This record gives sequence, structure tokens and C-alpha cells, in this order.
Amino acid sequence: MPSEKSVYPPHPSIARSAHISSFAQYQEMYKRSIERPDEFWGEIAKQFYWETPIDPDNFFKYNFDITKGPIFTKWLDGARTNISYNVLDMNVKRGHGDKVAFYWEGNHPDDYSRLTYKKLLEEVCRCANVLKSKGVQKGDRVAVYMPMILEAVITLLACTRIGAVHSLVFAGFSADNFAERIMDCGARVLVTADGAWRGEKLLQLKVICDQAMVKCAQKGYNIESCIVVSHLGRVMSPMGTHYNANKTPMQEGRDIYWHEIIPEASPSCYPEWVEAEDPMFMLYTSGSTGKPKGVVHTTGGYLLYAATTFKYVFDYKPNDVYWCTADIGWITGHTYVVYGPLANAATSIVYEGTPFYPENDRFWAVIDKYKVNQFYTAPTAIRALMKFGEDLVKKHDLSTLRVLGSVGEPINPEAWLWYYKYVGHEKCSIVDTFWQTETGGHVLTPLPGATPMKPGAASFPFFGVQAVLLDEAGKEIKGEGEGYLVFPQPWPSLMRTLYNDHDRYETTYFTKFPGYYCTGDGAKRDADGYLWVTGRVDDMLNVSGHLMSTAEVESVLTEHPSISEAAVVAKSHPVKGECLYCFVTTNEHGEFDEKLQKELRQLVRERIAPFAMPDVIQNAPGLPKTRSGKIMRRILRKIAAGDRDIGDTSTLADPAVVQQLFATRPITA
Ligand code: 6R9
Repeated sequence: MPSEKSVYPPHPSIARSAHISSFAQYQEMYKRSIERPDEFWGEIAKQFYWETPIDPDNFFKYNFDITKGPIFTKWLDGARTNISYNVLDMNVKRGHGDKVAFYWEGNHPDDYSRLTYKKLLEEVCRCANVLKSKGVQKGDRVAVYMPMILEAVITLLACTRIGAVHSLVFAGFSADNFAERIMDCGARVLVTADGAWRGEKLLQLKVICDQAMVKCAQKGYNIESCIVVSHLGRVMSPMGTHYNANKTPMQEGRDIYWHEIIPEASPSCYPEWVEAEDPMFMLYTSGSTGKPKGVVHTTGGYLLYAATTFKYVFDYKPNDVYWCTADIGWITGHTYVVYGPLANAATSIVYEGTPFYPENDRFWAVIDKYKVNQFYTAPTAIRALMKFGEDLVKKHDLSTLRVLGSVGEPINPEAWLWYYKYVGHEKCSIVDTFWQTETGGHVLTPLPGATPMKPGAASFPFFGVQAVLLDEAGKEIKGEGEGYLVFPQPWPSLMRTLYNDHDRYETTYFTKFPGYYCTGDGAKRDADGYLWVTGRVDDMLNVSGHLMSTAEVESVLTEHPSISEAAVVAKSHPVKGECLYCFVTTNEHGEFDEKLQKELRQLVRERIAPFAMPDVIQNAPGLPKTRSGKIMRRILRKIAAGDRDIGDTSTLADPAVVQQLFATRPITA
């Protein structure tokens, strides 16, 4: 087994044919992208259609320095385009009409379908016409709560076709969460499905939407139209039968089935030309104060960056088959299931199910079935699959693979090596892509034919991105060292604002270090200049690649009538990366017992999502606090880890609390 300190050069067979085939070529292009961004991105912009031309004087403007005025970023301001036109009509015009845009692979292996570019364009137009008939206009938000089915892709593209802003919420979030997001973005139209199977689990999506709509209505907010894909009735359940779709309750006048309205609509729809800087979509991400942030992306820059990163990071070639396993509800699904691949006229796979159904080799079976060339997944999935051993991988022919991607959290060298050796046969390049909902696309990543790989290093910045490390005082760390990962300049797809809250955008990302976009992650640079992302530096947790804030979970726990105070920290977990370790203080009505723990877990599940369920709940009659009353999470992290080396405790108001928490640490922790 190779050591984790080794460097793995790209395999000659990969490098030879890659778009970027040497590190020197990367460096040269990178230099140009930083020194002449207008020239670099201008050439790329020419590959797309602009209804009104790009004004060279308005190519790119920004201010990242809060002391000099409001923060803003603009690319190609004033040029008009339409992203659905670019990724559909243009591809059809270029002769890709009969090319498969998506293979759909259902949860059950007997369910699968495909959609060509021509057919996708038609379906998008039909859906766009229906959205228009429901009153959706340019700039309006449309709420989407969908499983991994092709109608989800169609809905997003239909929104962009008419200039509407899609606001998709991951279909694993609870009704409470969804309701909050619907009201925050002000959507009046909702698109969903009756449900879906994930492995052997039935997700009753319409039921959750109904609950969310009731919660909205209680606050005087009404969804006017809800379009429902009847999905369950057309696919195989794990029992091998079809589910009775009539079980889904429909409200007269508001709810309508997709199949009753979309097929009747016209298959052509003239695109709405929008400004490059018009909002294209929004997507909520966790914020460290608890309330989710509606990250807003705009049209022109997002298109350029999604297209360019997809092409180079996955080294995509015209006949390749690409597969990203991310759910469409996350930014990875937006940029690298929908827009990036389509902008390159790619053929990709949308997979509905889990890695474990019907057997633990499903991922490998799907790669084999479709002869996948690029496979993009998350470290948590790799770690879970490693447990079943490499024999399951060896059962399948994975020889078509060239590029393996990783995203969502740092990948530990052990998982990296397993991925490299057993999935990639020591031939594939692994791209460990670091990015965020906010960045819109990859910002740090190796390039398959160019970058010698180091297991666990996100390596180097992508074109147009300057990565800087700062110390606590805001001084730049040049050369080797560890600090805050920040960016002094925007690239085309950096988010432009937080929906309806530009102040929060400025304070969250631009005030800690004036002049820089602050990622909230720490990173170190090694002697060879490689960047290694070390994880969040703020109060955020990353459970199986799902980002959430400790404050969000704490506020749910303290809603329980028996809880007076709660503090949540991350604890490392062999598969999930991190898990939730919660300290709770009960009030006079509460008794800390099994029942209470069960209720708290249930509460988090209902209010946030199943993936947010705590692994450990510890009774904390007292919490370690500073004299000014701030909870010292640093110490709680040590208790969670069982590490008695807690360092400086001079600011602690009552050191006895810490000893007590160590002594009563649950055995299951
Ligand atoms: C794309 C996505 C963003 C946070 C980010 C960081 C972590 C993502 C990573 C990584 C180390 C990688 N993260 N990719 N950490 N190496 N390759 O995941 O977006 O859901 O917004 O999460 O995820 O902490 O700040 P998002």
C-alpha cells in the first residue's frame, strides 16, 4: 500500500489526452486567468450566446473592502442571455439534438430511462409554459422539493427559461424547514412529486409539502399552485410491486398533477432574455447564527464558471459518460448534475437511489452498466462503501473510469487511497474539489492531467481564483503555514448576495478581514505549495457532507420544554466525518433519561432533517462558560473527544464544571 505522504503523478494515459496535460500548462493558464481575467473569461464567454453583446468596459467590477463601501461583484453586467437557451437550444443547433443528455437510473434496477437534448428542450418548454400559465413571471421565485428524477432537472431549466428564480430545497429537509424557506423566498408556486423510494425507505414528499403548506398558511402565507409529479405509481417498489399513487391527497384548485398539465402544453417557449447579473437561482445554506442563508447566484458568471470547471476538472470529452451522485438539492447537484454538464453538451446520469440498494455494490454496478468515465461522489459514501470490502468493487468492470471526484468535506488519506487503488485501479486521477454553495463552483482542485496528487489535498486554485491564507491578525501567510482561507478577488460564480439580506452577506463574509471573501474554512500550505483544507473555523458542523450550524441544532434542542440550555459540538466519526455531540441542561421540569433523549432526537429530526440527528446527548447540569457567559465550545469539543488535554482554562468561570462533564461522559460516546 503506498504511503499517504507520497505524491501520485497523473497516469501517462490520462495526461496524454487531457485538456490540460502538464502542470506547466496549468500554471501558464492560471497566470493568464489572474493577470488578464477579461481576456481569459472573454474567450470562454464567446462560446456562449448573448442576446446583447458583452461590453468590455463592464466586463468585471467588484469591491471586497467593506471600509470602502458596499460589497458587490459584477461580471458581464448589461449583457443579456438565457442559460436554458445556452445549454439546450444551442446544443441542439450544434447538432447534439439526438445525444443523450441524461440517463436516469431508478432506485430499483429495473427502472431506467433517458432523455436526449432535443426531448429535454421540449419538456423544459412545456414546463416553462405551464409555469407561466400559473402566473410565474421573470424574477419570481419557484419552490422545488423533488427527488432525483428528470422532472427535477426539467423544472429548474423551465424556471431559468422564463427568468424565474428557482429555490430548491433538499427533499430530506423537514416540513418546518421547508416552510421557513418557502416564506423567506416568497414563492407562490411549488413543484414536487408524490414521493420516491430511497433504498427500502419511502419518502412521502407530497405529505411533507402538505405539512409545510399548512405551516405557511398558519402564518397567513399561501402557495397558489402546487404541481405534483406522480412518480410512485410508475416505478417499482422494493417489494417489486407498484405503489398505489391515488393515496396522495390533492387539494382542489391548488394541486395539479404534472401528467395532467405538462404534456398538453406547447413544446416551444421563447426564452426570456435576462441580464447577466439578474438572479438565476437561490439555494439555502446553513449559517452560524442558525437562520439559513439564501445564497443568490446570477446568470452570466455562473454559466461561464460552471461550464469551465466542469470541462477542466473532470476533463470531459464529447463521448464521455459522467456521473455525479450528489442530490440535486445541494449546490453540487445544481452545478455538477445540471448546469455544468449541460453547458458542455455532456451525457450524464441522474441516479435516484442509495449506494446500498439493492446491494452494497450498486455504485459499481451503475458505473459498469453505463461505462462511466467520470465519477463524482463524497468521502462519506467512500468510507461507507470501504467497509464492505474491495471484492464488491472487483465484481464489476470499472475500466472506463478516468477521473474520480470527491466533494463535501476533507477526504482522509485512507479513503483516498482506497478510492485510488480499488475504484481507480491506480490509473485514475482523483480530483478533491473544495468549494461551497457560495462559490458556485470548484475553487481549489487538482486537474486530472496536470496536478501530481497528494491524498487529502485540495491542492491548487482553479483558474481565476487567488487563494490566500491569513493569520488571526489578518496578515498574509506566504509560503508554508496554516490560517484562514480567504479570497481577495471574485471569480465569475461567486454568490452576489444573500436573499433579502445584503447586510448579513457583508457581515458574514467580508467584515472579518476587509478586502477578502472569507470562506469560514481553515487551510494549510505545505512546502510544495499544496493547499490542504483543514475544516470549518466557525461554529459549523459537517455531517456526511451536510453543513449545519451548531446554533441551528441548539435552538431546536432548547425548544423542548424540559431543556434550559444546550451546546452542540462536532465529534469525529469514522463514516460521517463528523457527528453531533450535544450537551443539554435540563430545567426544573426535566429529568434526563432515555425518554428525554429520544424526544430530543425526534425533535431535531422533525425540525431540521434526519441527517441532523444527534449521535450523543450528554446531561450537563452546568456548561463551561467564560466569565462573560460565553459557552466555551473549544472545551466541549475536548470533552466530546475524551481528550483531557484542555489547555488554558484561565477564562473559565467555574473549572469544576469541566471535571464533572468528563466524569459523566456517556459510555456510548
Ligand atoms: C460543495 C459543498 C461547503 C463546506 C466548505 C468546507 C466543506 C467541501 C471540501 C470541503 C474539504 C473538500 N468542503 N468540499 N472541505 N475538502 N474537498 O460541499 O458546498 O454544502 O456549501 O459546503 O464543505 O467546509 O466550507 P456546501
